[in-house]
Amino acid sequence: MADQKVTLNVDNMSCGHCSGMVQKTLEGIPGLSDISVDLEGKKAAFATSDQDLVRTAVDAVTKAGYPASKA
Ligand SMILES: [Cu+2]
Repeated sequence: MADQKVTLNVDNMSCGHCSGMVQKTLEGIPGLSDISVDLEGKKAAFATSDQDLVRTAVDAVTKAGYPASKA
């Protein structure tokens, strides 16, 4: 199945450390690619072919301290 681009809204990011943490958290989930984090825009984006991983990503980022939701 082709990768689909997913965007998350991410709260609580206030500096490069925060966006780095979100980036690292997403990089720790196998099956995600093209990961990017937009500190100013309060968003994170990635591509995946597995829609179940969207919830996994939302939960992991939220657990890391940055409440996330699908944009
Ligand atoms: Cu920070």
